[in-house]
Formats: sequence, C-alpha cells, structure tokens
Amino acid sequence: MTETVRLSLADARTLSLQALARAGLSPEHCEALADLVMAGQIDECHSHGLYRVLSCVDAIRKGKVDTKAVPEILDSAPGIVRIDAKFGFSPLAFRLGLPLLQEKARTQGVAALAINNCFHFSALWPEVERLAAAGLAGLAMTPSHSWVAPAGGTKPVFGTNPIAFSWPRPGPFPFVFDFATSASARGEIELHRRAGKPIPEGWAIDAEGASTTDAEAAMAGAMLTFGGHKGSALSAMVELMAGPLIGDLTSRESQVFDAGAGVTPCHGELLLAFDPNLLSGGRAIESAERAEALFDAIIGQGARLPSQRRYAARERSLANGSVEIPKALHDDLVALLG
Ligand code: NDP
Ligand code: PYC
Repeated sequence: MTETVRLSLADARTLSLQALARAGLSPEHCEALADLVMAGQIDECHSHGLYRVLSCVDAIRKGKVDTKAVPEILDSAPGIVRIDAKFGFSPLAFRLGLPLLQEKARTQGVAALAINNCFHFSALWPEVERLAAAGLAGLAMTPSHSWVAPAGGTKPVFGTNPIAFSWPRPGPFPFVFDFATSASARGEIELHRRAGKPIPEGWAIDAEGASTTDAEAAMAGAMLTFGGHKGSALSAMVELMAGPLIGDLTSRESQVFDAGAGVTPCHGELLLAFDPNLLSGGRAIESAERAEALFDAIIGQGARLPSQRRYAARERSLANGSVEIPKALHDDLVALLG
C-alpha cells in the first residue's frame, strides 16, 4: 500500500507556494499556480494536483519558462480576447483574460479567449468552472506534446489534448466534463510509473507497436486515443483549433520547441464562452429548466454526471480541512525547499 501524508489545506498551499517561489517564480505566478494545484488536490485529481509542482519547478530549473513573464492582453476584435503569455505559465494569463472574456460573451453572446505562448501543465476544469460560475457555458481545449498515436497508426502525433465543457446550474456545482482525448492523461501514466504499478491494457503501445502495461515502455512508445477513430478525430480537432487556428504550436511543434528538455509543453489554449440568455433569445430560464430535466434523466436511472466524483472529493477535503498525498511526493516537494 502507498504510504501517504495528510496535510492541512494551509500547509499544502504553503508548501506549493514555497517550492515555486524558491525556484524563482514571481509572486503573481506563484499564487496562480498554487491555487490551481490546490484545486486539483482538493478534488482528488492526483495527476494535476500537487504533483504538478514538480514538473513546473523542473521547467523553471531547465531555464525554459520566463518566471517573471507579464501576460499582455490584446483586445483584438469584439468577440475575441488574445493574450500573449510571453512564455510564462498559463494560469496567470487565464486569470488576467477571464474578466474581458466574460464581458464580451455577455455582450456578444459568444466570445473566444486565445492564450498564446504559454507553458501548460494544468487541468482545464477549473477554468470552465469559472465560466459556469459567471452564468456562461464554456468550452476549453489545448494540445500538449506529441505522445499519442492516431487510430490505426503507431507513432506519436497528437498530444493528450484535453477538452473541457461546462454548463451553469443552480447551486455551486455546474455540469462539467474534462478529459484527455487519449485513453488516459500522461500524468496518470507518470503516477503509475512513480508507484511502480502497471497501467491498464489499452492505454499505450511500446516502441515496437505492441500493447504494453509497462508505464516506462508506454512513455517510450505511444499512448492511444480513447474511443479509437473517434478520439483520434477529436484530438486532431484540438490540434487545429488550439494550434493553427489561434496562431500557435501543434503538439508536434511543441515537442520540437522543447528540444529534448522534456519539460511541460509550450503552446496555446483556446477557450470559448457562450451566454445562454442571448443565444436562446432571452429564454435562459426555460433553457435552464430543460437542461435540468436532461440531468434528471441521467441521474434518475442511476448513472452519474461527470464531475460528481470530483465534487464529492471537494466536499470531503473542505470538510476535513486537509488533503492526502503520497509520502514520496511529499518528500520530493520538501526537497525542493532545500
Ligand atoms: P478522467 O478519465 O479521469 O475523467 C474524465 C471525465 O469523465 C471527468 O469529468 C470525470 O468526472 C468523468 N467521468 C469519469 N468516470 C465517469 C463515469 N463513470 N460517469 C460519468 N462521468 C465520468 O480524465 P483524464 O484522465 O482524461 O484527464 C484528467 C485531467 O487531466 C483532466 O482534468 C485534463 O484537463 C487533464 N489534462 C491536461 C492536459 C494538458 O495538456 N494541460 C493534457 C491531458 C489531460 P470525475 O472527475 O468526477 O470522475
Ligand atoms: O497529463 O497529459 C497530461 C498533461 C499534459 C500536460 C499537462 N498534463
């Protein structure tokens, strides 16, 4: 069994902040990153919780990230916000661009936020949840590094390319899904490797194209898309929409930019925000009721909504005032302070 350490929420946040600050990250970036990894840990999304501090510090130490980057907002069209993250991490750019995205979505009905030149390591649900909290539906996507083979192929082309969607609901818990278009996130394979555990069949093939359950061999080979050709097509869409469409890198190009450093990917992210009232011709109340009927039809037969596990974890973590992480991760984080 994995040995674990329980940390109060305050101690976990302080540990993240101190590790990032010690690596030289500016206070604004430290705050934005710590909030995000804490959100992941509180929701028990272990692959994008405190574990991510390790890869962020690694990217900083390898001199890739501009630790003091000040994102520049470009208000380029009535429905478009563009942000140049200036080769810093993405969360601060998102934080700065969010108010203008929301304002434009409310006046235009639909608005897009394109974040360019950002090092990206995070889950997307915290971002689309912010849109839902403002009464907007949200869609977000981003490429990564070319780790994933297209359906029918054996060589990596795509990133793990997550897509996240949110729909506002009464109360604090919107309808949200957020998943990699690969069978698993890369971070999940890394966690299996750290824990010395095999990965499930169907996640990856080795360098010779044979199915593997060995995490190391999977990382040296290729990950697989979810749902065969369907996940493959969605992954290609993410490459195009959050790559060339917004003038930024595909996962293959991000890998070239990385130049063998092996740090978290650098590319763009696309977020879309939709105002349910404007798009329904002022019938937001009726639309919300019909959406609730849809959710009832799902839950009513015993199926669960995406994010239900996450929200239950959030309630548990907040009630306990603490989070639990593997001792090995805690040791690695503490070592970053030395
Ligand atoms: P998961 O497969 O763990 O979960 C995918 C989604 O499906 C979640 O919303 C989850 O909700 C939901 N879900 C899971 N099981 C069920 C079920 N039985 N019924 C209904 N819904 C269900 O996600 P991934 O491993 O694909 O991705 C994990 C994270 O990694 C994501 O947050 C993603 O953004 C991030 N990521 C980031 C990348 C980047 O480049 N920045 C790249 C790839 C991934 P719940 O959480 O409640 O279980
Ligand atoms: O888990 O696939 C992943 C991932 C890539 C970049 C950030 N997370």
